[in-house]
Amino acid sequence: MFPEARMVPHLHGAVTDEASDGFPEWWVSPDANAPGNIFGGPAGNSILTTYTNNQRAAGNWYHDHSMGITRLNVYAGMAGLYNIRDSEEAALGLPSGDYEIPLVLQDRSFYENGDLFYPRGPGDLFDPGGDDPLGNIDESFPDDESQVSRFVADANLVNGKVWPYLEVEPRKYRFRLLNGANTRSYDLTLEPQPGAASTDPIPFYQIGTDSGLLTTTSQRDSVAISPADRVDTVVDFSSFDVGDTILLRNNDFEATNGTTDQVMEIRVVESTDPDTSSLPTQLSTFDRYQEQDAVRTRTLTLDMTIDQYGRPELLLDGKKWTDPNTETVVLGEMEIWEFVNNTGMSHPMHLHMDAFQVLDRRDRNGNVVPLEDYELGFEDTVTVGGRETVRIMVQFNQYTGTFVWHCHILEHEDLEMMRTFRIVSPGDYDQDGDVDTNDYDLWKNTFGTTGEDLAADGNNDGVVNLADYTVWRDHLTGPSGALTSLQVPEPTTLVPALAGMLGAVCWRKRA
Ligand SMILES: [Cu+2]
Repeated sequence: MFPEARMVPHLHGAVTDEASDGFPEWWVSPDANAPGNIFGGPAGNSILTTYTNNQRAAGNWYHDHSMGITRLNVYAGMAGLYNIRDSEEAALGLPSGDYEIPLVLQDRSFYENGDLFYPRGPGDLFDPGGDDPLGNIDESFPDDESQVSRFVADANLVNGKVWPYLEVEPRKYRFRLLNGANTRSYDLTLEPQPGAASTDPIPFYQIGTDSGLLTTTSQRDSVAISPADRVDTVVDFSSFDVGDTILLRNNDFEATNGTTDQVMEIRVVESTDPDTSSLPTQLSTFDRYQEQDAVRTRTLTLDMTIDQYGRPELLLDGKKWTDPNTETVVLGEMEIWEFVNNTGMSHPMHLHMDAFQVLDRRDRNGNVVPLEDYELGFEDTVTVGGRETVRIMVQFNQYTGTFVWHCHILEHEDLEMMRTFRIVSPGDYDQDGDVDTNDYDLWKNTFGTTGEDLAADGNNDGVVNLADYTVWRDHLTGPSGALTSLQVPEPTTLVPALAGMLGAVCWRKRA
């Protein structure tokens, strides 16, 4: 069905055209005789993608997204950073250059010879490298590699190095944190070690989220970060002396004392230059989305069941990847997506394309959990805690096509916790991906033709003709005019079909 070796790049956080977004079945393979991908391959061994960077400055990242083996390809190293910058960020005078440091957190396990260890099956979770990787599952299970539903490894890596140290000068730094781990979450603190000039925990000043700057800086004593989350921070080491050490510690409940509770050691060294950087309180300006602006709410459940071999199976809205698409969104319309977590574990839910805002969060008893200041920015991934319900608001503004939403625990994503969604043009009345005469016919039949001569006169010149169609078409193609599949009807079929701008406005508001 799929070639054994396959990959497709996804730029996480980017707003791209459909062909550049890393759709999981749009793989490429080094095998020239590999079976074709869903777009009519074989695709050969290369793919060309385009990133316009027409979006807010943010710390995005790229990683493999191929069907069924994302967890293996990312674990093997297919992930990297992709920062977008803009003048708003530059004007803030934040620590930069040598003083802006990305910290990519991942966990890995190793064999004694240094090879990466990844569980061959559930038995490997209890007896790593043992004789029975398929232990604990039904005997009827096919005798090949079996997927685990989660995996936390036994060593921490920062930027690809195991338990590294970082030398800092006694001044401000910008630490751009990314959780690039498969399953593991981190809950980070900065703890001065014995003998340091200050013994108080060091605060993180959070300035940004997944999708760019916050409006105001938020001081935090600890930073919890789920898979795929980014937390943009400034940390001030100016009260420390040369020779002091500080531990970046992981306090998450899955951290193991003496190993994975340690992330990185920070060593204070001599200054080279005076610190002229700033840590402003006011950062960015944007409006919070308003609930009343949403045209619909999609209630989507996060579910766990047991498959035929007795293994956990994660589902979205009770459906599998291969079930038909059920989420079709109209370009430019504001929606609420309500994630209802029916499982006892957290799931970092990720939507491709435009960033969203978190609207609210309710605990397992339905009580509102107030949002913290640092949750009021733009995100592309939101952690939905066990039994929680989280509502987000999203508006897709640039491209039409088929994209994906999924849990970003990579073992869950590969185990059915991924679904498609489609973005269609407001002019695509039958939602088949094209704006064509079928849409005009449906539209005409819906809104009727009475009085159409006046209503269809889009440019108000007293005559209904092709110029009116152009006005109408441009009105429907979205803010960026990104609709690529528009088929211009012949004028002879066009004019009878026109029902005018008034109808177009009604059309856009359909439920
Ligand atoms: Cu999950």
